[in-house]
Amino acid sequence: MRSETSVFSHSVGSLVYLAVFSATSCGVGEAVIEFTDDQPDTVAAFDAGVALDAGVGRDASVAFDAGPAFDAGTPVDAGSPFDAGAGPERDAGAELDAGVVADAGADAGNTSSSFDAGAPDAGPVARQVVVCLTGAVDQSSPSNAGFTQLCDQLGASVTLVRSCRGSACASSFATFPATSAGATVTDATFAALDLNQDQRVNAADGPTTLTILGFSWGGVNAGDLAERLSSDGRIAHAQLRMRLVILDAYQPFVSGVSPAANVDEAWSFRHTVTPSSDCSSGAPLGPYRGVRLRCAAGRACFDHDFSAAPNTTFGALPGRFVGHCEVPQAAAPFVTQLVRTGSVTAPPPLVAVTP
Ligand SMILES: [Ca+2]
Repeated sequence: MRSETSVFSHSVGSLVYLAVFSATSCGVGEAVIEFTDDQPDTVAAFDAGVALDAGVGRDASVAFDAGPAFDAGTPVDAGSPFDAGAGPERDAGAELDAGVVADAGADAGNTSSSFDAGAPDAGPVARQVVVCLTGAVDQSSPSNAGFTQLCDQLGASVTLVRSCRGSACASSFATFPATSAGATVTDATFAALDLNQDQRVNAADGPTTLTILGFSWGGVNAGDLAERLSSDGRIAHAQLRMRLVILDAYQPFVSGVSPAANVDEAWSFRHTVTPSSDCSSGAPLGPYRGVRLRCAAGRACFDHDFSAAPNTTFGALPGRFVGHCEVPQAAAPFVTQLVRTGSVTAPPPLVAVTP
């Protein structure tokens, strides 16, 4: 029997992970956590610092060469119209009034991702608000490093809803092990939208685009946050464009994410084929692969698959090497471009979206 002391001192956060999986599969109150000598791999797998560590079982120099990946595409420039100092009154001009056209990347085999978002050609430019929901276990987990970097970068140029405890703030919210977004992130997001603090989100707050961005565990909960805001009677959705972006969204026993009724556009960037060195291969119920978007015909839903372009390089990474932990890094240029312009250029191929 492995010493409980060593297990607990080594993997407290991971034990929570195991508990929630057990609770989900067995029913709350019936979860049993037991480590024995014939389960050494299980113990190791639940140590988030091991199981989802980019440095384990892969060529870290390739997989996490984050520089080129985050330099690719169109990074948000502090001097751009998205200057962090600019409020809703800023004049972003035509750059932000781009409509929403997903540019099908010919080299990635993407042929059908254009749509008319109905964005006006004139009038005030929407304020950009972004809220990030990180994966399990929390912001300190190595597996979330790429996502944290993406949200940090976005926070330099848009209104980012931050997760704060006292004066310490993070660029993303940790919702694990809950299977819903919860009140904290919902309330913080509403507060960011309610510019004049009258407990309503409407014309008085100005046109706004909210991007709800989630990775892995947080990707599924991002869908829940969209649901909560979609049905919030205090929000006039005519003035609020809601964009849901999920990055390899995953929770056990969840087969897809269905964007709520008031989600105007939904995007997914994920992988469907597990690389041999995937960070989640040894994790419970792993390897993790992002669940699909579930959308009725006619909705603006775009489900992009890095695995479908195995030889196309995304940042520094060929599609075939994009595993669960690499999705945020590989998707970062597209997410950044999406927030900045409302469109993406040469994204990974589309997966057909069905209900
Ligand atoms: Ca208001």
